[in-house]
Amino acid sequence: MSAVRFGIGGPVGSGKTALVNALCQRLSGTLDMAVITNDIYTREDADFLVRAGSLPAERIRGVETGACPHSAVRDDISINLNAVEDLEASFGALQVLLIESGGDNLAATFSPELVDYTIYVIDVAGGEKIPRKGGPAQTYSDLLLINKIDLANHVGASLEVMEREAHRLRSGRPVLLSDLRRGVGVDRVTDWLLRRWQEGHRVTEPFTPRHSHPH
Ligand SMILES: Nc1nc2c(ncn2[C@@H]2O[C@H](COP(=O)(O)OP(=O)(O)O)[C@@H](O)[C@H]2O)c(=O)[nH]1
Ligand SMILES: [Mg+2]
Repeated sequence: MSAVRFGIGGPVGSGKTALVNALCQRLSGTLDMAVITNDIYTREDADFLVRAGSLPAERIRGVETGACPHSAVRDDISINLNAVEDLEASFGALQVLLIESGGDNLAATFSPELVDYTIYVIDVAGGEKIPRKGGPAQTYSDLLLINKIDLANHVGASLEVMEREAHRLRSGRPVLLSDLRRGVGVDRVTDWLLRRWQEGHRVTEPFTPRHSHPH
């Protein structure tokens, strides 16, 4: 079986790279992993992950997306698919591939042709109103992670309100909370990812219209 691919999306600064790092630190001893990061003009996230020792450098690819980072994971996904093929050719037994999107807005989603499962990361510092704003990624991602719970008091955000509204928005799809700076909540995300990995590739409905959102 080829690697099960997880897309990690969310606004700039919400903690996507911190999540990628935490997942690699926890799981790379057990699973054969690689990472692709999408950045607008740089490979900053890839460089950060290499410095942090998340994975050996050759397992971390940074792609430069140009001005439309969400397009590179949703519409014109070829640069990402090339990186996927490249990694699969280099590491034949790859089991898990994490693909971090560039910073996006609440409307961004991943193409089902690029990833099997999606995690959407929002953060408390953006204010308690974020789940109320809805949007397809917050609503339909396979996991919604509310990160930076350590900052709730500083910004006057209520975690209870955020969690409740996130659950209301997502009608049963999972919501988890984390403080990735201190590793709080990482176990649950890890468990969730392992369960999805065990289920294997997502089988998409044959008649699901792809590219259904005009750019
Ligand atoms: N206080 C706090 N800071 C965090 C947390 N998670 C990430 N950060 C910090 O937030 C900043 C942005 O994180 P990053 O992972 O680069 O966000 P990305 O743009 O979504 O990839 C970095 O300085 C992180 O160290 C958290 O849970 N709490
Ligand atoms: Mg990042």
